Amino acid sequence: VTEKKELVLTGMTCAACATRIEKGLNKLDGVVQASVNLALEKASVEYNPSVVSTKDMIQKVEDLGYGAMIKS
Ligand code: 9UX
Repeated sequence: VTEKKELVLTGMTCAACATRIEKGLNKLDGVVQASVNLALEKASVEYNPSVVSTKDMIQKVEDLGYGAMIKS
């Protein structure tokens, strides 16, 4: 069973930033599909919550030097 959530992203200044985040999220175990929208500063992520948490995703984005929080 997968779930879909949106992350609000901060700190992206160019298209390559968006690509870096997208690649990073897609590399996490349990992420089925992540896509980043640079203009909207959002990522939508489909993932398996028994494998990966939104906390892990936020940590990943922060490790890459950007900010993220769960859209509520
Ligand atoms: Mo280019 Mo976006 O260094 O950080 S990837 S501005």
